[in-house]
Amino acid sequence: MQEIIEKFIAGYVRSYSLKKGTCTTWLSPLVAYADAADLLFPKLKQIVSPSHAVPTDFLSDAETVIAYFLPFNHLVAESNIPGRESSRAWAVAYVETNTLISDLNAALARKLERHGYKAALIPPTHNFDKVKLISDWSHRHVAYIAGLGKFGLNNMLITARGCCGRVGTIVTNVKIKPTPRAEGEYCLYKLDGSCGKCVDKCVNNALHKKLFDRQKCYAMCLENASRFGDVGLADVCGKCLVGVPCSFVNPVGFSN
Ligand code: B12
Ligand code: SF4
Ligand code: SF4
Repeated sequence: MQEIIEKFIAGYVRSYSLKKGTCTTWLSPLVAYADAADLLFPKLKQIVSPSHAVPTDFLSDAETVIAYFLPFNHLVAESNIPGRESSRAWAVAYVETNTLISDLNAALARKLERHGYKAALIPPTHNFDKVKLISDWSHRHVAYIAGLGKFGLNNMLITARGCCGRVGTIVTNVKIKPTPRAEGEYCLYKLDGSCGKCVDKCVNNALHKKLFDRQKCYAMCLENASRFGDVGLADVCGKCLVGVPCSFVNPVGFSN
């Protein structure tokens, strides 16, 4: 089933832009798998929040969590480098990729059902507590468990294709061999203190080396949302992801 799933995700993402007439295009996705019984899942109740879900909350016979990363076309990220405000292309990519994740998960669930399996759908974002700004299902923590990447100082999941893209997850009862988690860090600051460019890039004094003020960050995202109301709910910023060493690659240079 692993090969069927990977071919399906790659093909879906490749044809999506043309089929739906999106402005955004995506590079080939990365896919990884976590064992639903991985002991890190219950630990997320301590790391993220006491109400964080585990895979069996979505599917009682869950075996695997499929995590994928959809990297933006580099032009989308580069358009967001200048200025304090987000670029329109970045805002559009956010909205279009959220829709892509919902569509892809629904299509993948149908595909799995045709093979006699089940899958539970989870929305790409906006599934978070608007006061605490914490989700009950953190896609990037789940993707971390699946070996898709490691956390950067900018809080992002840095994958083998960098961090400029979005993460999706889906829970299923297909049993697939888990992807091994690589050793070491993917962030240059975490590796040896030699970076910190994301902190310099922050446009609302939210990101620091020892502190992240999620309320200041959200305020900036809402400022952009009010400018881009015509494209949908685009509470975006992303200045700390673009024009930095981890935008498109794992800058430490190894990955599984
Ligand atoms: C709430 C939320 C926000 C809030 C709060 C941000 C935050 N950092 O939590 C606000 C609105 C401010 C926000 C802003 C942004 N967000 Co947001 N957001 C979410 C959401 C819905 C939940 C995140 C959450 O629950 N965090 C929980 C808290 C506790 O996690 P945390 O503080 O980040 O946890 C840290 C520690 O646990 C730590 N950690 C450090 N070392 C280790 C080691 C181990 C072993 C572990 C397990 C953890 C760990 O890692 C984390 C990061 O530092 C997710 C979607 C989802 N459901 O997952 C998207 C999501 C995280 N956002 C995303 C993005 C891209 C953004 C923005 C760039 C906006 C944009 N699109 O332009 C900014 C970036 C802000 C930043 N630098 O962090 C992407 C990230 C993609 C990626 N490559 O990782 C996500 C995953 C959406 C998606 N489907 O792709 N976001
Ligand atoms: S910009 Fe540098 S310090 Fe920030 S997350 Fe990327 S590699 Fe780490
Ligand atoms: S998304 Fe914007 S406001 Fe939030 S930490 Fe990054 S640069 Fe700062």
